[in-house]
Amino acid sequence: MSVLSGYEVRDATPARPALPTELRRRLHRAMVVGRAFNRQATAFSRQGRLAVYPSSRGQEACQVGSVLAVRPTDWLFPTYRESVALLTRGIDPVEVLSLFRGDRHCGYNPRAEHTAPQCTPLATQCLHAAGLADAARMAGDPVVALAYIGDGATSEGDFHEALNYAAVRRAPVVFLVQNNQYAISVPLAKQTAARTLADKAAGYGMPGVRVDGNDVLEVYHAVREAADRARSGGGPTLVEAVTYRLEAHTNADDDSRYRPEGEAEDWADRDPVVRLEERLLAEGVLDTEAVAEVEAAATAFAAELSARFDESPRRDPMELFQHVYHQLPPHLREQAARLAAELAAAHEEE
Ligand SMILES: Cc1ncc(C[n+]2csc(CCOP(=O)(O)OP(=O)(O)O)c2C)c(N)n1
Ligand SMILES: [Mg+2]
Repeated sequence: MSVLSGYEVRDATPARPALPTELRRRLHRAMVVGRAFNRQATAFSRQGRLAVYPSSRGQEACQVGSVLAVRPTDWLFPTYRESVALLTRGIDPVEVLSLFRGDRHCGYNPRAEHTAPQCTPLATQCLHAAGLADAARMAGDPVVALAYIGDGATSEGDFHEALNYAAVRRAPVVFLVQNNQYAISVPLAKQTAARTLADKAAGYGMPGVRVDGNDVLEVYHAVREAADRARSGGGPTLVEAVTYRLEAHTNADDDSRYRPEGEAEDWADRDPVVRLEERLLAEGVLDTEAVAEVEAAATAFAAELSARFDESPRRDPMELFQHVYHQLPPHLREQAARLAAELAAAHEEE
């Protein structure tokens, strides 16, 4: 534990009461299903059924632990990496993948799910989270915003502005940095000279907490404590979850070009799903039959997703020109006319 400028930056505290058995089983099931989802979505990208997929294999503890630590009425502000978080929230898996098949919309209704669209412009979601949380605070609405961000995106100006704003306004936000060690090919050591990413909290005047992101129970406790503090008027917290992305950045990336040999294997030994399973088996919370049942459910879930995936409706390409301009500017009118002509010609050929 260390103290920086009067704000506690602590590495995880081990002494906490055990979570209820049902909750621990739920965390395990969600992680196994999340792992199956990552596997299936990566397969879709290889089969050409999905344009792109940023896998979070290895980061399931961060995503599952954080979502289950907040209330369903709290808002999530995810990045492209957070598919498993959205799945854990209960969003239909086909809708979760809409963005990655090239649809112009995010797939789900953000208001109904209390979940913003998955954000690709780095760190902008942090500003949205700070704004929503501050509005909720002013309205007396007990809502917390949980903003996800990667290690690399903490170098963005928007990250700084969001944390500064949230701290000054005591907005109820939990900023969860998944430090998966890389921003595409850029390792953390080339990203920041800070000792840890949690240390950055001190500069904004908010608590910073660093946890083992491959331990779902630690993530759960840290996010839960931060959310409780935010809800009771204590302002925002920065949580750094130290983890590792076991796959490439997306299917368009070759991680063998920048990872030191043996690194991924070392992290695979700290696999969050295996760790939780071993622990719950040792504690008698799960037995081998229960583990087999969860595995079978996850396999069935992936098979059903695969069967449903290609059934979803094909969209009209002309939708590209809707919903942005009330009146299309001339160059887009021209493009729309060209596309309409191309589609009509293709239709005649069929
Ligand atoms: C403003 C902005 N700049 C650059 C990019 C291109 N880009 C996409 S992902 C990425 C790396 C982000 O790394 P990190 O924040 O660590 O998140 P991770 O992908 O590891 O989850 C970059 C540079 C972008 N999407 N938005
Ligand atoms: Mg990263």
